[in-house]
Amino acid sequence: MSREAWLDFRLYVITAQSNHPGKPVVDVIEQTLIGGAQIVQLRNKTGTRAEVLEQAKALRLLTRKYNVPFIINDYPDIVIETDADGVHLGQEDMPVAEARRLLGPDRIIGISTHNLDQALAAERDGADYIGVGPVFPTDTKPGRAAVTTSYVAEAARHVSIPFVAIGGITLDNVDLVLAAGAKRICAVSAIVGSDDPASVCRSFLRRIEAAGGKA
Ligand code: 3NM
Repeated sequence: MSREAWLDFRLYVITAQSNHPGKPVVDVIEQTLIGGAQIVQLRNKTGTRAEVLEQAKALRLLTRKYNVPFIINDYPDIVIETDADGVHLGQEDMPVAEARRLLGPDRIIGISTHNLDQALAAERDGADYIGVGPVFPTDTKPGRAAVTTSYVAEAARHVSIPFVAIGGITLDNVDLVLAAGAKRICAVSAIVGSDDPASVCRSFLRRIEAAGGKA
């Protein structure tokens, strides 16, 4: 699939082992894929490189089986080693240009942004998509102020590359995020922390579709 097709996702899922103690990441992510998740990011901020590599290999196989793109948070070297589809960077990680130099023109580079200046800089620097968040307060990324749906609305008006709203999004508040102009939604704890990730994914997709998005 082309990079443009990869970026035509509506529901983005990120791993968060601490949300499902005792359940393997690969099993939980497979449930999200059964429910229709359209892009998967491996995010492991506490494991060793070897542990991240092992998870990346397993998730690479799984995402191929479901034909969805696979992104790794940080670790461009592991992206290359496992033939992942791209990397996701934070504002404090390596610059987009350096990731591009390492990964070449065909891989996806995403970056988290927390205000419009960062979004426009990411766009200028050649990012393929941005994260817009945290929209609401969240324990999954503590210590960062919520940007509220007003940043989602600004991104919808001014950002021309794909953006995915993230942070504290649940089935209870997703309609507000969609009404603010988001077409792509990422929810982590609401999905991987639930007892039935497949069913929660289906519900998110229905809400995205109801708001006019192609799910
Ligand atoms: N990045 P949940 S918010 C990983 O704003 C991450 O850049 C964010 O998890 C950002 O859906 C976030 O559980 C956590 O709130 C998202």
